[in-house]
Amino acid sequence: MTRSSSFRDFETLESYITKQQKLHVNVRGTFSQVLRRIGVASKIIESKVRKAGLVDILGVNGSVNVQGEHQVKLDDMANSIMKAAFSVIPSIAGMATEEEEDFTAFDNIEFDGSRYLVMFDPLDGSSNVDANVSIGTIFAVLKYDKATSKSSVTKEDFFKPGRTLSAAGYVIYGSSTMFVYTTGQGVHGFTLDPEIGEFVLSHENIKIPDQCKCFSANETNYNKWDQATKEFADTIRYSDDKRYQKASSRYIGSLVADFHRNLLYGGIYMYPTDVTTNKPKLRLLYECAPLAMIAEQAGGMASTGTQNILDIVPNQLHQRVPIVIGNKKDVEFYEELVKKYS
Ligand code: P6P
Repeated sequence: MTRSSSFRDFETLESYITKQQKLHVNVRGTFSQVLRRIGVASKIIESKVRKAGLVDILGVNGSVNVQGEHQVKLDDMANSIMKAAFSVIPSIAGMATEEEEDFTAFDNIEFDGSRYLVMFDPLDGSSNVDANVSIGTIFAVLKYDKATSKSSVTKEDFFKPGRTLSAAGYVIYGSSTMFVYTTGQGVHGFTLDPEIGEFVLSHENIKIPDQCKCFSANETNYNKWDQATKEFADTIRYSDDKRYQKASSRYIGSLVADFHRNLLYGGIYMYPTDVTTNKPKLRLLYECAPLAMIAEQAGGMASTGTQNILDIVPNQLHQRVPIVIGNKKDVEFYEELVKKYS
């Protein structure tokens, strides 16, 4: 009996995760369970984001997160939702979030299956939420290989390079809500159908188009960039190189939204180091590394200029790194410029 086309059209995140799980022998679904929990948490966050303008959860709640940034109430709520989603499944050994200084360990849980660490930015770009700009959740899933489930999680267990991640993804709360993830088998996008409350497969096997259509950077920082970065930006913006003739500046100050658009259209997002303070801005564990895995799986690349983001071995939970991410050809061009000036 063949399934009706409508049935086939409803390939949901749930069924897709299950199908992908079947591609691996001897798996017991603990990893799939982690992805499902992220899917559930993102639907709850989505429901709060959609109502943000109505239920007075906008505006700063006064507290400040570890980044020294005012925590918007929605940030706080999204963080609690993500933590609650993970705290109920034994396959999660620990988690680290942008919103908290230290990690959380779920120790002494009897569990003989595979266990994982989750790192996430619960609501990136939330400073835009009052203006109804698209924002997003970013997550990374790392296998926790401690010999026994009784071992206690240490900070060092999180310090693994992005290339070892089991999964990475983001949820973008925009004109529609999309869940985009990879487990190393390509990048797949699911759009939330509010009528059925399910993420439905809408973008299977996303590949970044080989064209630098968008240039995303906070160009008011131009004088704080080094020579290589200035030449990179000037080439994209002003050169008559045919590759950049159709490039347009597109920057809305929300990493997930800028990255997602560039993933679908082709382009470069960059947040280089401020040479006046020698400080990069974006965080490695739960922003740059997961998006770098997505970019690479989609045929793109992410670099600091001297090192592929996925090869960096973290040494702090909230470590910040410079990043240029998007089309491989353009990221490699940037790396050549960095070499030229080093
Ligand atoms: P700036 C948001 O705070 C964020 O982390 C990213 O989402 C965004 O791309 C960047 O910072 C914006 O930073 O300095 O341009 O406002």
